Amino acid sequence: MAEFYRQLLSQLLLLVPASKFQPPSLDDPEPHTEVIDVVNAILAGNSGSIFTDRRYKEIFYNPNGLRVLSQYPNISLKSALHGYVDEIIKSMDQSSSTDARLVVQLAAIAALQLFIQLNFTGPNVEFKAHELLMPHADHEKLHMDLIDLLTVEGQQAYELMNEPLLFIIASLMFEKSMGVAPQYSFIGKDKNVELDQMVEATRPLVESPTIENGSLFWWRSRALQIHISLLSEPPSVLTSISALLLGPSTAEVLAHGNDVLLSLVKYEFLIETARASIHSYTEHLAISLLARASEVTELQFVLTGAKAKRTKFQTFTTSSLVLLAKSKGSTLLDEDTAEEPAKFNLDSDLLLERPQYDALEDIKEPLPKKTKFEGEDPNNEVTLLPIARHQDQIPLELSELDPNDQPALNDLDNLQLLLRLMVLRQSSPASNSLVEEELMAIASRVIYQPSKAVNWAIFGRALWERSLLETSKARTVERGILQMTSLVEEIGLKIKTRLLPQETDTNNSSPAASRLRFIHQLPLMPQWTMDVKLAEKYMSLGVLKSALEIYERLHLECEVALCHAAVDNETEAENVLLRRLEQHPNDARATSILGDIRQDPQLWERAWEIGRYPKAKNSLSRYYYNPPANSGLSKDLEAALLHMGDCLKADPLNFENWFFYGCGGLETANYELASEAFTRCISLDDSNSHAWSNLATALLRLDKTRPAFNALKKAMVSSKEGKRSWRIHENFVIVAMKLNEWSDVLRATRELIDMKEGGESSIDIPVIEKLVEILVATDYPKEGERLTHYQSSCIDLVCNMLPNVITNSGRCWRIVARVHIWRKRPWEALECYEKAYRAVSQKHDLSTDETIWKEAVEACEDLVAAYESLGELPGKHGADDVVCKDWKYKSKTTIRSLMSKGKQMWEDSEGWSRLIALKENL
Ligand SMILES: *[C@@H]1O[C@H](CO)[C@@H](O)[C@H](O)[C@H]1NC(C)=O
Ligand SMILES: *[C@@H]1O[C@H](CO)[C@@H](O)[C@H](O)[C@H]1NC(C)=O
Ligand SMILES: *[C@@H]1O[C@H](CO)[C@@H](O)[C@H](O)[C@H]1NC(C)=O
Ligand SMILES: *[C@@H]1O[C@H](CO)[C@@H](O)[C@H](O)[C@H]1NC(C)=O
Ligand SMILES: CC(=O)N[C@H]1CO[C@H](CO)[C@@H](O)[C@@H]1O
Repeated sequence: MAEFYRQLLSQLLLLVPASKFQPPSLDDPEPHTEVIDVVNAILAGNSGSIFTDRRYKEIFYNPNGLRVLSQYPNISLKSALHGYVDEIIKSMDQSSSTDARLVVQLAAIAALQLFIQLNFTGPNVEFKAHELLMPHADHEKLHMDLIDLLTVEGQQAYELMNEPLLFIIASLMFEKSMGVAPQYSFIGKDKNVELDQMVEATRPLVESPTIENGSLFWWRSRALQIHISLLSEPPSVLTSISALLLGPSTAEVLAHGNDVLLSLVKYEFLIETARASIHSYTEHLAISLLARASEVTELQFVLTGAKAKRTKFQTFTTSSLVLLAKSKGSTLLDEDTAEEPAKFNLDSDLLLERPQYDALEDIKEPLPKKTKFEGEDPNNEVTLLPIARHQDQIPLELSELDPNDQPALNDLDNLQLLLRLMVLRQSSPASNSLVEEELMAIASRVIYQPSKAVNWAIFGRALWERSLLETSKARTVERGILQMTSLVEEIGLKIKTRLLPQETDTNNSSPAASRLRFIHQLPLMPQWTMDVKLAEKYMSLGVLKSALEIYERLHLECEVALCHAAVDNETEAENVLLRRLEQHPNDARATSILGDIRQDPQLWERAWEIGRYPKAKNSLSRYYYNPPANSGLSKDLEAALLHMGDCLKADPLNFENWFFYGCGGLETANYELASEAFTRCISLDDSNSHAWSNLATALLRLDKTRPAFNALKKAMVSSKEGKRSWRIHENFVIVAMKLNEWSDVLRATRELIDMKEGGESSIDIPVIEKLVEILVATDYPKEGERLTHYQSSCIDLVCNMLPNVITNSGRCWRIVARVHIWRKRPWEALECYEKAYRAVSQKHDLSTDETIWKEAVEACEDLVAAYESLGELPGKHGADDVVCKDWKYKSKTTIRSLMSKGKQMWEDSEGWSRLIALKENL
């Protein structure tokens, strides 16, 4: 039985093409035809049929349920809908069928998929849920009340969406099927229930799921991702609960066993969690998930350089980048009869110009590197985009590909490349032309494939990404905008087909099915957000009018106001917001934005009061941290921290705010708070070296030296090439010395010298003396033995690196000499003493500054002592050779020359008599 459910529900989760669906068989007197039929209908893209098919009447048309619904508007819409779904579940629980609970889940999935089709993917179908379920309600009021029920954290959902009723019913069915108590519902969410409470209430429900529950949690997490995309800013509470639902134990219970389905389910789990982190702007967390995903499908890919003509008409070539990629093979999810992307008119010069690659070549420019380190080992890098700088670094199988005719990739791999593109874009500085070239190379790889092949939605998204990139280049900006506009139309509206099909043809894949296939893995973009993107693009190009037109058409008043504010027309921005608030007095986001424009704390307080809108608290915090001059207030750190604390409680997935909070902690000497804040930063992005280094500062103040040391280590590893901070290195050296971690001291000291490239000031002599002390306390290896790592690295530091930096420090040269003696190379040691002496004796102010004169005398004494003790030792050439045969003569000339230099000034000094004594002793 369990196996039956696992196979059935896995295939549904994967949304396998209907033609490849294999209804699991089961020796059971009960035929289970009902559930198999629903699954079939969903897979075929006919989710709507379950509203019209008589057999499902008892679900949606449950008489008791409809009776509750019909009491609206006498009772609130929230209680009407909760009551309706309660009735459905109650009657299914009374049913004799073992599948009754599962049928509710499937009905919810169908409603969700239909909602997505009607707002995200198309094709559009004629469907009016309210006419079926609430025929007597006033449609317009109902719609606005439905939209209100979707408010989370003070943010109203997009007003003009289609059929919110479908989404709400699906969500309630998911919630109630898993036993979520009404006060923890996201439908009409109680603003006073905090994120922590939501998490605590959900945690026990998701422990050790069964197969059916696993599927339920997974689908509910998908619904929450959809909910996020209906709001302007991703609320942490939705993200957190979604992550809890789609945790490893959920995936495990379904990916248990050993077959094709298993690895696909595992793959989708990784990809979907990666997508969730893109949605919540914690994309750094996606990097290692994507790395694991490419292991599952064994996708091979590498970015390399190529000479290319931009179009087939261009006569010269330029250096560009190309992504070579190869799939292991096709998967169950690829289909033979996919909707042809040819509908996009590939030959159109407007949409596509295809680069022609002449030959691969090495990459000359330095590419920004986006890397994450796994665990302690800095060599174990996970890159988002492996790069072959030189052609001999290209893996063999990929080097055999023809860049102009690369093989088709399977859709899971296409999908993964797109996600990598999005993570890369989201985590890179905006408008960096090198990053954009990388992104273009990825998008092109997905777009240019042997005809057909690519799934409609994936292909459309790749085109979309490509046109976004084009708009950021002056040469192609106009074309990019045209492309975006035509894609908005193409993807959204063009293919208006038939009414709701009445009959389920399960064998032929419908366009709806193939468009929906990867909707839960691709970052979600409801129809209207494409328009929003276009509007943002217009704004960034300074085309205010076009941007305003779009936002006004979409009824996005907050965005309209922000546009006006962006061009300093604050009066108009205020007017727009005031009009909005007249109609929607409880719109917390609008209230808060008005507060931002007026810099008015009362408005922010109100936005928090009415909707717990976290950004209002953020604004308050920053206001008190740095009050405007005309407010008459002075900086109030305590208030700033208090407000930020509230903000973070509601919205804990925000790196910048934790960072701000942590800095406030350091500033107020609240090191516990600071260390917690920076720890949170690191859990969101462990590649940020400032966060690591600040964490270390806080930990040091708390006397947690060892953890501070580890944090500094991370700070060093994660600081970007070319932007490494010597301050972090210096702190690291100090802490490492405290802990007697001499290998680390050694390593960091070497890096410091490398980094500063600058003279003796970069050398901390006592540190090096200590390192050398440790070195010479070890035994120099005997014949046939090897140097330890510490020994060879320290020798390299002192004998090779140091002499390049030292110019005139006698003390340094004596350190070098010491190492040479330990290495049994007295001849080199002697050279060092000579250099040390020369360094001092040639100083200009020898004849004017007595301390220099003294130093010179000391150096001379050292040198003479060295001649004496080293001169007779066996020399470098062996046999009878000695280090310095005429050491006595050299000693005398050295003393004599110094005396002649000092004669005029220092004949009465103490140093002079020391030189005399030295000479006589010889
Ligand atoms: C709503 O309440 C009014 C007055 O209490 C009543 O006349 C009406 O029938 C009720 N409507 C519904 C749909 O229950
Ligand atoms: C999980 O499923 C079992 C039966 O399959 C059910 O008894 C249990 O209540 C479910 N748990 C949750 C949290 O839904
Ligand atoms: C679907 O295909 C199966 C086998 O390939 C066939 O038996 C069935 O009749 C087909 N159904 C329809 C509705 O075409
Ligand atoms: C602000 O915008 C309004 C409406 O678009 C316009 O009439 C007005 O001239 C603008 N004011 C300024 C200062 O640009
Ligand atoms: C109001 C709105 O934006 N509706 C769109 C929802 O998504 C579908 C599918 O893309 C479009 O056809 C609708 O126009």
